[in-house]
Amino acid sequence: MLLTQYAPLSLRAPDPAFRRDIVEGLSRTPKATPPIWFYDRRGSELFEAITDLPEYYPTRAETGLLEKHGADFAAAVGAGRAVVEFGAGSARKTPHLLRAIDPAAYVPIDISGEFLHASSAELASAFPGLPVLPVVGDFNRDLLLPAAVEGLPRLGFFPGSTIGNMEPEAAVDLLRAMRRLLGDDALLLIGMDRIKDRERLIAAYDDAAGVTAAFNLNLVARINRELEGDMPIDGFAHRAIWNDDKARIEMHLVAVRPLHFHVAGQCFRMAAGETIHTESSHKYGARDERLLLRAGGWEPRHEWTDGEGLFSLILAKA
Ligand code: AVI
Repeated sequence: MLLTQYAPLSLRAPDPAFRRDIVEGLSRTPKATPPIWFYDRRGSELFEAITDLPEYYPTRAETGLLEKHGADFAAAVGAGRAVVEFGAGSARKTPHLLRAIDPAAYVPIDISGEFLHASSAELASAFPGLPVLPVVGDFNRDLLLPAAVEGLPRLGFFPGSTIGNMEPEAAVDLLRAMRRLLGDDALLLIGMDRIKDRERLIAAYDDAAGVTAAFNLNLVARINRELEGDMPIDGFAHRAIWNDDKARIEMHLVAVRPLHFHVAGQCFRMAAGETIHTESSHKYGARDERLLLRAGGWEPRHEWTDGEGLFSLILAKA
C-alpha cells in the first residue's frame, strides 16, 4: 500500500529549478529559500487550510471586500473587459468579481496546471457564457495572453497579497511586467495586506493549531522526498517574527540542535539556533501601497478597506 503510494513520486525526475534554488539557498549565509517551493500538493492543501484559520485574517478580509463592493467595481471597471488573474490557484475569490463586472473573458494564470485546470473547469460551469482561457505559466517570466483576448481591454486581478511575498524590487519588476502584458488601457485590482499590531500579525503566521508550522515544515519533507535529502524533520521548529525595519513577517525554520544533513548529494551543517529563512510577507501602509504601485507603472484610482483597516483592495490604472 505504502509502496504503491510512494513509488510514482520517487520515480518522478526532480525539478532542476527546485534543486538549484534549494542547494543555493542552503549554501548561503544566512540560509534562505524562495517561498514558491512551499506549494507541492500537500503544501497547497495546507495553505488552503491556513486561509480558514481564525487567526489568518487576510482571506476573510479580502473576500468580505469582494462581496461587499461589487457595485463599486462594476461602476469603476465597466463591463466587457478580459479579466487576467495572476496566480489563480483555487480561484475561490474570483466568482465574486466576475459576477459583479460582467467580463468578456477570464484568463487565469498559474504555474500548477493540475490546480488550474480543475478550478477553470469549475468556473466555466458556474459562468456558462464566459470564455475561460487558462494559461499555465510563471507570471514572473514573460508570458503571452491567448489570441482570443487580443483587442479586449484588460483587468488584471492579483488578490491574496501575494505581492507581499516579493522583495520590494521584485514586486516593482512584476508590476511593470503586468503593465506590459496588460497594455496601456488596462486596470489592475490588487490585494495588499496592511501593517497592523505585531501580536495580530504573528498570530496569523504562528496559529494555535500549528497549521502554519506544518506548512513551513512541509518544505523539509518535500526536500527529503524530491532531492534525496535526509534533513531531520524533528531537528527544525517553525518560527514567525515581525521584522519592523523591513515591515514584514518572516517565517524561519530554526535548527533545534546542531544538524548535519545531505541534500542533492551535498553536505550541510547548521548550528543550534541557526535558521533557514523560508518566506517574507511584506505589509504596507496606505502611502507605501501607492508608492509601490506608482513605481510599478500603475496609478491608484480607488481603494477599499475593511472596517478594521486590516486589508486593502486597490484599483489602479496603467
Ligand atoms: C500566499 N501568501 C500571500 C501567504 C502570506 O500570507 O504571505 C502565504 C502564507 N504563509 C504563511 N501563511 C500564509
